[in-house]
Amino acid sequence: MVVASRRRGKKWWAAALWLAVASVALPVCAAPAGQDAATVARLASGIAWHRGGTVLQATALREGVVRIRIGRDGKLPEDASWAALAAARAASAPVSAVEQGDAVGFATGALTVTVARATGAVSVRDSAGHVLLRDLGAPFFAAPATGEGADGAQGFALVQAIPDDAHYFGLGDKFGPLDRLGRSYAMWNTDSYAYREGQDPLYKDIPFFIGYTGGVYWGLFVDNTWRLSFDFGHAVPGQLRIAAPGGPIDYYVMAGPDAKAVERRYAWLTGTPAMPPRWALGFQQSRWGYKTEADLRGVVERLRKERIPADAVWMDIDYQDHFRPFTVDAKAFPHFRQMVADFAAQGMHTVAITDLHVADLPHAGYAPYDEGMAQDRFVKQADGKPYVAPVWPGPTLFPEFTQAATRAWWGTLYRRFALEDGIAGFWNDMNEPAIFETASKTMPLDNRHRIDEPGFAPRTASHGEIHNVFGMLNHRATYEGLLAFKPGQRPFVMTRASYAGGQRYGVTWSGDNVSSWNHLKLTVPMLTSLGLGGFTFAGADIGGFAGIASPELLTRWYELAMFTPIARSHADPQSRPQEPWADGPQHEAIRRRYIEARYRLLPYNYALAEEAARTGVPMMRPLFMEFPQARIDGAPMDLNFTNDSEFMWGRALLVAPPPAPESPGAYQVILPPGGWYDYWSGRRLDAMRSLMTWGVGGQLIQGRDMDATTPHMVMVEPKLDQLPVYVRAGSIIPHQPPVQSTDEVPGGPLALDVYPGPDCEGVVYDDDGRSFGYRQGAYSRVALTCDLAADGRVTLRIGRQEGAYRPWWKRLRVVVHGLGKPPRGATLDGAAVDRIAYDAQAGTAAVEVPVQEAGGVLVIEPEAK
Ligand code: MIG
Repeated sequence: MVVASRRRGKKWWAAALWLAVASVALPVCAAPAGQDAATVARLASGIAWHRGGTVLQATALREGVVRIRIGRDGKLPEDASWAALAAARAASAPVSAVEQGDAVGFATGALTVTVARATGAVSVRDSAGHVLLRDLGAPFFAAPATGEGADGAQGFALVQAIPDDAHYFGLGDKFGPLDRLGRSYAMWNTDSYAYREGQDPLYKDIPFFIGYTGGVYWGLFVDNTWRLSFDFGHAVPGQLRIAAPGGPIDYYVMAGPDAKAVERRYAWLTGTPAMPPRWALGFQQSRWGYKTEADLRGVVERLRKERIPADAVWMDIDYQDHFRPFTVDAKAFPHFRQMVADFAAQGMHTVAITDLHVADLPHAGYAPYDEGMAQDRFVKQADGKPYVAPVWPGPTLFPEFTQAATRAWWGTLYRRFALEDGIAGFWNDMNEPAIFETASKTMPLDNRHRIDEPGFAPRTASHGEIHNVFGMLNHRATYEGLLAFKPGQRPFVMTRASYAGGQRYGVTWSGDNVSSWNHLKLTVPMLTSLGLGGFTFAGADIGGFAGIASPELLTRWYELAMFTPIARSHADPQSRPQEPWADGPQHEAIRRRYIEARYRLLPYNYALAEEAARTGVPMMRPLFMEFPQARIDGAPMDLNFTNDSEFMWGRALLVAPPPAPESPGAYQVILPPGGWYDYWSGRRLDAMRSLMTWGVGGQLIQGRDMDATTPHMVMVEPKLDQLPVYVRAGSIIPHQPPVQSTDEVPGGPLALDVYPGPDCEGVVYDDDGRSFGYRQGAYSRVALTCDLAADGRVTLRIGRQEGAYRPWWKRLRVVVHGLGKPPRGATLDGAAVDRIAYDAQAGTAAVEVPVQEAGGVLVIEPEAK
């Protein structure tokens, strides 16, 4: 350690090396600094503990969220954050004092925090007594680093106990199984072209996970932007180690008891995801390599001609003049503005890439450079000179996004594109930041950032501290800039790099994935993990970015992607074409069918998006989020090879892609308790066809019937054109008639598909799809419930419309599933409804009724006995 620091003359590196050593031989019972007696003081909503130079403060922000900060030299870390909202950090909740032998602490209604008097070791329990977090010793501090760029950085490690039954989920874009137990991860935003399973770190730093123990879920968010690491019992079984080479010890524990409650609390703390415009839920076509206006016009023309519903086309770096952000290659795109307008007239939104690196181009009339230099907007090296490094345009400079004023300036660069050219959305790529021709792939860690930000003390900070928030601040600058131009409109901005809280500024995607079966399979845990970390509005490049997708791979990818939040086809220039029509009419027909299915589901999907933006509960959910009690032993359902590719698309739909997608073989779909319908046929699954159920400890028991309390399995062997999707019994799903874009007003009624079962519910939500008017009441929400009586009578209750928005539909087509016989009749608010269409094959009865503002009660009467 000392040797390394002398040789490099930079203790910063020493801290990193120390960390590597510490992770092997960390003394678990390291004594806190100093030998003085510990003192404890009670605060209005928590306690303060100190001993020697070490100070610890634990406070309740609200009943289910506590914050713990630990500092050295008698000082708590600065109360500032890029992620945790100021209002949340300023909140406080009433607590009651707790004394427990050698420990002292406090309790809220949901959490009890205690601190060991002697060591400062923290424990957190829930109200039922489950130990969620338990330090195995005091925090372990490294010696302060000195030298250039070190900023006095001091590393630390926290070591906590892993309960025997624990599992961990989250951390954002980690590429492997959903469960993090037994693995270790680094948090360091990294350009990761063609990454592989297990490769780590990738593009984003979301230091938040959901833990499971004893039948409950809880959350831990460590708000530290440095190169943090999480080791979930990999180095030492039974020990969860959280370490960083610098920065604050500042973390938040969130209560459950279920994962949705944890998500809501995390969203309260770090913000809900930005509500995207509705068109973002449409199908989007992109490719690196649409080189000319003719290429792009050809794509749009073909989408419309082939009647493939689509909402957006994307322009990658090819549209720019010499890859210079905020320029257009006028030779390749001679009628740029007209092209964008022509697309818009067809309901096609144009999204343009605008990378953060500004070409180092003096005396050329290049405004981003000229203004940026004149206003001193660029990141500097340790020696004070502007930092210049090669990326797409050649030598480039990097805006100092850590300054509010520089972010505001960056926003103004969008004026022409956003206001004059009518570009609907933007893409912030390369913002890890990625640097070419550099082994580290990024800036030197001793680059000097100049923090000048409300809520922060102005100071300089090393790139080692700022690296992981740089991309998020680029995203934020773009989002807020667009908002300043059009305050009433929801911006659409997609970023590659981000940090916790970045969900407030728009969408993301999983970067440069690969055209392989393994990537297709792991898209599910990748996107569900991003969703757990707040980034529910995420997608993976359909077909894979790098490499050549076979027609079969591409078709299966289209199928799955239609049940993910952002469905964008994208590929690199070496790839085969990956547009839906690329492999002839048979493949195209399948792909079109799935894209159409997504558009039919738009009312359901849009309600999910709105729920996510309002509450933080993601659109794509692990099974444990909907069915926390599904297994007899209470453990999460999503742990086994057989079912870790399954997921819930909202509350109602279970999507079960092949666990080994390359194999044409049969596999078992594990269905949580409660009854299911096949989404495609609409038929109720035959209870007796359930083959097995899970017993205690996850073992399989042969021959049990499908019932309401145990999970069950169905064997499937989906052909190329089949993706198994199931509807949870007890769901009401809205569907709309076919359209070619989300801007098109559908013709005909809104369908309400009713799948009777336990706790039957659904919701219909609508608003104008683009403004923030919904925040002032310009929305329409109708709650739906249904029940199935013992005699077979089905009652659908349609609630009174909430909100002042008038949706497009005037009539409802109610389709009740699971009816073995034709019904005798139907009534709406007691009056007979004529014309019931019964479909014996599908087992459905359909009636059409007018929309009534006050709602109504629709009853489908069973056949008389
Ligand atoms: O160095 O803009 O992940 O989606 O097509 C590659 C070109 C830069 C990386 C992105 C990818 C995009 C590509 N970009």
